[in-house]
Amino acid sequence: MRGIELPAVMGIVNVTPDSFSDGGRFLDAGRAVEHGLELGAAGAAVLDVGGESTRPGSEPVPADEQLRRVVPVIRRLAAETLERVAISVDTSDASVAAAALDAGATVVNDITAGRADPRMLSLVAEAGAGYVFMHMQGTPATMQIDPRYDDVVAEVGAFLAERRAAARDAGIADDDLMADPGLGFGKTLAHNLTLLARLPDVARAAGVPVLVGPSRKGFIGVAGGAPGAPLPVDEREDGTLAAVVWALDHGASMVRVHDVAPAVEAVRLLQAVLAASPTDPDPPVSWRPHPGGSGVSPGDTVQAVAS
Ligand code: PMM
Repeated sequence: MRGIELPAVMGIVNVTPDSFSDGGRFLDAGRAVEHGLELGAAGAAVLDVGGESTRPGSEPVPADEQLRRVVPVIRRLAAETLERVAISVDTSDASVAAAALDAGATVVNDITAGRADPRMLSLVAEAGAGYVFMHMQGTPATMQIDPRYDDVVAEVGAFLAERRAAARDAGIADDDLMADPGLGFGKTLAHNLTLLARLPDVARAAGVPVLVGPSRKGFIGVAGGAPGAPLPVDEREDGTLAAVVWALDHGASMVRVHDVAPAVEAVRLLQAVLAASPTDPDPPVSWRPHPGGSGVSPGDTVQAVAS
């Protein structure tokens, strides 16, 4: 995404009374700005400001209420962080996106990938803004009732490729695009884990850099907890970090998180490891092809690591 060095961390600033993990905490504009500035200081490259909860079962928030929540926060964050941090607006409504861009946002994060509002893609194109487009099966109100796929990787990949083409047709440059498989949006535990496991395939199909948002989501609590005892939302930070590291190592270019500092540390560590590996005279067997060495294909991973 133009002007943002990848890999990068997007910090979440929810200005909502009811988001699943931090709802109500930052509804007051002053506190939301303060929180955003803290995330910026912790190393977030992007601050994602949203005025509509999209947790499972939630109903849409009218545009005027979203505007009332996000515009003052974006205006102040844009003024106080200057060029150092990009501001994105988490909305599917083009009128909210337009006001946010006027107030200083430079990226639109649209969980409907332009399907909810037919004006969205052309608005983003005309503004020359960045655009994150996400996969979701159903709507937040219904998405977790009975999500089904024949092949979740192929279907999510094909959807992202189709929406990338629609964005391109509307005049948005590839350099301004980022695709998101939409963890937790119309997906079972198995669907979320499969998408993470095969993230390189999703990224290949999407054809543009990929953003992943595992932060504190239900599947983190289920996968990380004991059988039948999912971790509550305030105990999902370690699992979130594990998912962040996995995603960054498997093709994600940006991660969207509540707790920015550990994710920034993970980005730095992975970059340091990557910078060290080309000089390793005897690299370990890995699924990742080494320059000049013989890589193994993803299907070989278990056998290769075990041997
Ligand atoms: N998740 C949430 C909201 N917006 N946007 C993108 N691009 N990707 C996500 O995974 C995503 C999102 C829900 O989480 P929150 O209520 O904690 O913000």
